[in-house]
Amino acid sequence: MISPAAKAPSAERWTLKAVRELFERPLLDLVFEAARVYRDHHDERRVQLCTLLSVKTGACPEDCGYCPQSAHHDAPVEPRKLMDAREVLERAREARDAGSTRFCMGAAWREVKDGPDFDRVLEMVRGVRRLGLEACCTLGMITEEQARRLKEAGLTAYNHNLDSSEEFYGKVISTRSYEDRLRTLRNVARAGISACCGGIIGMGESLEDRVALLHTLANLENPPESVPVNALVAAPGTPLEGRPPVDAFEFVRMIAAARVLFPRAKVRLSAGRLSLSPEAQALCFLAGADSIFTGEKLLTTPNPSWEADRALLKTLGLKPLKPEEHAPEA
Ligand code: SAM
Ligand code: DTB
Ligand code: SF4
Repeated sequence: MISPAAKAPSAERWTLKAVRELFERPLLDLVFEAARVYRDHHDERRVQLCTLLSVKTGACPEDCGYCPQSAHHDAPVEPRKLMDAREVLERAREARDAGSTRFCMGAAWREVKDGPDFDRVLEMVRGVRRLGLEACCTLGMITEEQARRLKEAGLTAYNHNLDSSEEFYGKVISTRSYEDRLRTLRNVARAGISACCGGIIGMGESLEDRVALLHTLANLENPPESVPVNALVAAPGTPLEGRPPVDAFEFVRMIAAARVLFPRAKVRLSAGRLSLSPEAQALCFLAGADSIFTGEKLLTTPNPSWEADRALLKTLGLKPLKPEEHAPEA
């Protein structure tokens, strides 16, 4: 029997043509529209600070061309087994004390296997929630049952990116398919967990690939409540090493289009901020980005320092979102 979530959406929320027209608008018109949409739905002075932690690092069997953690590439990443829950929770407490309200745990797994490691991740999720933080995980493919167990442990959101268009996906990753990604997103939706799902720009994809990614995201049965927009970090040793940094205005365009398509979501200005000037980041906030990852490391690659981010927010008159200002949970 096909469950309701497995059926094709009955009506397209956004046609490809409409997404393309939005995406192709003159940049400042698009930014203006995104800023309007943003201000209609959010307090535009608040930015959610999130902290990432790689709880299991490197030696990943997948061959994602952008990722320094793949065992197929020769990136200088020291593999590390799953961390102790206690150590993870210490890091979560530090993140909370520094002003983060969301703690995201990433594991370089192709998929989750039931057993002691998954039990330990569930313990981490429970502990992060006890600290009063939102808990997000990104662990690769999961089944519906695993999603349910994460939900029971209190998981706020599951991160699973579509990364690019279906067509371009196959040029960057060969060990899994777009359909694999969509299946996990369906499992997450069926378990009632909100999805954090976005993509990466700057991998050599065309503008049409970006339009197609946004179109797919906007028409998911359960559209994401959190949309991370990453600029490729062209990490040494990966096949995408040496790719030129993404043009800042193209990045702003992607943020603005995501904001118009997802008025209520968190649009996260994610990886790649070190290659964006403070002025470019300011344009991203104006265009509706309302979250950043803070702390000197993302999962394995560098990120701006706490001091630099504090100074940037102060200059722009932005304030970190406080725990009590979070939207109530469904
Ligand atoms: N292994 C899990 C998976 O791929 O679903 C979770 C961890 S993976 C590192 C999480 C996300 O990080 C990827 O989906 C990708 O969007 C992003 N990412 C990885 N390497 C990146 C890079 N070099 N630049 C920008 N984003 C990157
Ligand atoms: C997402 O979209 N970006 C974050 C988070 N989700 C897990 C990860 C970025 C990783 C950048 C590469 C690295 O640091 O290894
Ligand atoms: Fe593994 Fe995730 Fe990196 Fe792909 S993106 S190589 S699945 S850690």
